[in-house]
Amino acid sequence: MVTVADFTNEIRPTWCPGCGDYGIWNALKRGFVKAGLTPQEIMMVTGIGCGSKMNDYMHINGLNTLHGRALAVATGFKLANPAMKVIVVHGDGDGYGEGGNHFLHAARRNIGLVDLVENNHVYGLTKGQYSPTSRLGFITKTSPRGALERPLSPLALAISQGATFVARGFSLDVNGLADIIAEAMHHRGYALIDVMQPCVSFNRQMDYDWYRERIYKVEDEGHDPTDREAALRRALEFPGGERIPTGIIYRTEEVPSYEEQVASLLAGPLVNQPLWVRPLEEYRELVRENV
Ligand SMILES: Cc1ncc(C[n+]2csc(CCOP(=O)(O)OP(=O)(O)O)c2C)c(N)n1
Ligand code: SF4
Repeated sequence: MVTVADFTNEIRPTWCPGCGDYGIWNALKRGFVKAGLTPQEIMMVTGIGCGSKMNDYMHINGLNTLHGRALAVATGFKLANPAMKVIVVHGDGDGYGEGGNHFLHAARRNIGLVDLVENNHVYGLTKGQYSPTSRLGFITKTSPRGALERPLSPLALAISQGATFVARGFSLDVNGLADIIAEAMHHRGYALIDVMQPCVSFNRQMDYDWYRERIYKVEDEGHDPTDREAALRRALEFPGGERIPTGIIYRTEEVPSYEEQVASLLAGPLVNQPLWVRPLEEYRELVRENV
């Protein structure tokens, strides 16, 4: 039987003491165990940032990519081998800022991967610049008079673009987050998990107490995650309002994933298919047709 120990390696994280990434680290391991998956069945793709170091600290297949490009690389992995469970783990800067375009297209494409965003509402690794999810008026070294842009709304954006699994977790609620991860790992298509993650060094306004006062679970209020309009209303509660909904906000298994529809994958993962090289004469014919 797989246990948390199977996902544990000897490398100790370099995160600041108290960083919310520790809770996410534990939730990921527990979530994989709950999902009944082995390290060999999972590919963890990360970007660049504090939270993107996640795959270094776990016994798992992993690749650290470029800032903002984790989803693009993960899409390639999924298409090469749809039999693998692919999860992207990265910060809000990586996922919603530099990688914002990939986010929209992964959602509407319904590519079968989990997109876990450690949303600390700041650029942590580069020492505290405001990010796309920072609150209006957030004072940083790059916004000494306060951020002037309204924060991006990741859950509402994902739902509006056709995402089929949209959830939010809290790094302190390790078991709740692990449950969401376990469900997402078996979802058919794209699954966004936006995680409220305190950055104790560069976003002290949004500390643990700040989150505790605002966070609630949608399941405690009878929310129906299959109701897209109700989901959109919950999604729009934060940012904007003072209540932060967590749990599975929207989900449908009715939409086929991208990889289920790709003709060349119908015979199974490319990695299992025999290598086939087009005969030279067919190429010559193509060239003749086009000159
Ligand atoms: C293309 C590119 N732009 C900028 C950087 C510099 N950079 C590295 S990490 C980072 C921000 C990371 O913030 P986030 O993704 O929110 O993750 P966190 O560190 O907060 O976990 C930036 C801007 C980079 N490495 N590559
Ligand atoms: S800077 Fe913030 S996000 Fe980065 S390790 Fe420290 S507390 Fe965590």
